[in-house]
Amino acid sequence: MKSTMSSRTACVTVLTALILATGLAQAAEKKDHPGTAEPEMRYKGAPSPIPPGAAKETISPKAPRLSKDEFARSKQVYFERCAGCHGVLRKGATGKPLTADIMLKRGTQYLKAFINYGSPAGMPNWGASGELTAKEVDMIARYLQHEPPVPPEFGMEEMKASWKVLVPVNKRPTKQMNTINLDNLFSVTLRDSGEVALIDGDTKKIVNVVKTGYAVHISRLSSSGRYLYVIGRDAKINLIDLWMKAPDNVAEIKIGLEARSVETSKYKGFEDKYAIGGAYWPPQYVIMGGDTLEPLKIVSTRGMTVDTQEFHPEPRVASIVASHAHPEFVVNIKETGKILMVNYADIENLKVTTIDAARFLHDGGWDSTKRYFLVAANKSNKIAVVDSKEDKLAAMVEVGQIPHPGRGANFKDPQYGPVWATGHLGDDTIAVIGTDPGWLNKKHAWKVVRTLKGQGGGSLFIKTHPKSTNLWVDTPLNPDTKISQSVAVFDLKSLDKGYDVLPIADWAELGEGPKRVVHPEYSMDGSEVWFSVWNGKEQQSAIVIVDDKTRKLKHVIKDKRLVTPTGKFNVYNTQRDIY
Ligand code: DHE
Repeated sequence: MKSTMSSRTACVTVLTALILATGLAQAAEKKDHPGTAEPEMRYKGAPSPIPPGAAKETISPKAPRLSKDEFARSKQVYFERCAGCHGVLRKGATGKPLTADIMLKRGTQYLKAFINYGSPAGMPNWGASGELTAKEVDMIARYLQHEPPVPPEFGMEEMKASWKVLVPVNKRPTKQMNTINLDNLFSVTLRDSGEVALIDGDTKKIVNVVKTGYAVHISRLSSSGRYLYVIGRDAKINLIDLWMKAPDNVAEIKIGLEARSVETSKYKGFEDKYAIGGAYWPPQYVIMGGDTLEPLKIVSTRGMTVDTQEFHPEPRVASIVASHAHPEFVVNIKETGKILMVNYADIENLKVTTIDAARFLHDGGWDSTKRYFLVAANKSNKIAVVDSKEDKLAAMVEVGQIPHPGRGANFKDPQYGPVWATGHLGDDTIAVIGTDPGWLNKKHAWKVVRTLKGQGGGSLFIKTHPKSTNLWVDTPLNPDTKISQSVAVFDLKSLDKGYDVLPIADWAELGEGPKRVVHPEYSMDGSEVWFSVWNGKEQQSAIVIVDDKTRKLKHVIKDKRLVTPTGKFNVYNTQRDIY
């Protein structure tokens, strides 16, 4: 975000006294995003897909006047710019609570200064940066003093109304009807076109582009590898049958108004039986039929936070994985900081074991044995380790600033035995954590055994493969384009030697655009690693494929249908949790 000096100068005289009086002088001196590193701001910047019109206006008599139009416009600005950090209900998430009682006490002048200049604790300077006009700042300052408009609930009736079985189970193929090597198929998120591209990993050809939800987020595979589940930010789940001649949608459903996670049952005897979706709004998870997406059980996640034990009305569902030790889903709840072990053996009498972890649980992955799940409590700068066999917290590990592992990377450290690694959004380190509590490596288990230095902050994903000796670390949200457009690669046999840098975006030869290099993903046999070169919506993007052994460019996939590719999910590796 650019700084507009004219608006800053115009406001300065009036506001200086106010800023001093309210203790915000420090904020006024700061640059564009006081207290929040740019990578973090970029990451949280995506607008909430909740239609502002769906949330009813709630004019509070004590709050300053706001016209109907201003209310509607403020709602939109809030959902687009603020809800990601402060929550839809303004109860506070990674940003501070902005409830009407607190806002009324602050008053319009204070809030205007705050919105204009930001705060050292992380609030951006929306006014001074020119992102919001002076009129908008004034409007939002008044809006925040009214009760927050509440978006509607989304229960069984709404889900059933949105649910479509496009091809009934008995009309689907009984065997694979195409000649694709499905094990090496990649499902590629086309973020801004609301689609996934299915790419044949052997031929590098696009097999089909399938319509999915808005700003589609992740893909996951059923236990058998036949079904692909895709979730959009608008909470739409698409079920794609990979056995069809041209793999395509066979069912779809909406599980709420906003969501990020989907997973399927993988325990012996329950393969392909259930799917689960986790929603941001309403805060709930839903268990569905695995081959139809029929909604079967909806469970709210509203409840008490793990630390202060206060009620939180909007605890969003972050990552979900299927346990291999029990018929359970591991469901990570962001704002309450609790990990739910949801046993699906008898969904009429659902048993849920609640494990206390830490706030702002986000993404994570299994250790190499698939007994321990390691999940980032990102704003707590911790990794929580769950023992899925005992249904207990095994450890909380302090790491760097805002860990963001994706699913993380498992490998054998020459000195410390089996380890799992995560990069960070907020600093340039890579934390390597011992994962073997057995007698041989016990003293290293659940400790940071090494801290590697990478290219910089703004890292989102880290990856290796059991057959590889490379560790790849992306940095797509680093403000320096040299860093965001390249990738660091470490040699697992000599980690102390530092890293090499590969100029992935240059290899794509795309011309103009942000060209962020994001999300390394291995081919089935671990011989290739695929990177997305994520460009602007109107610009050309690409997938760059690197030979893992030689670290040389192997292939570039360019196609006008590849609009804003981000996550890529190889069928074989995703199905078996290999990373
Ligand atoms: Fe993601 C995983 C939430 C922004 C690409 N992202 C996840 C998961 C969650 C999540 C909860 C874990 C799912 C699971 O494992 O079940 N992501 C969020 C957000 O709330 C956030 C911060 C803001 C938003 O508006 O959505 C966000 N994510 C992004 C992006 O901007 C990324 C980089 C590009 C994009 O496609 O939108 C992005 N997120 C991804 C990817 C994964 C992911 C590729 C899966 C990684 C994997 O290897 O499993």
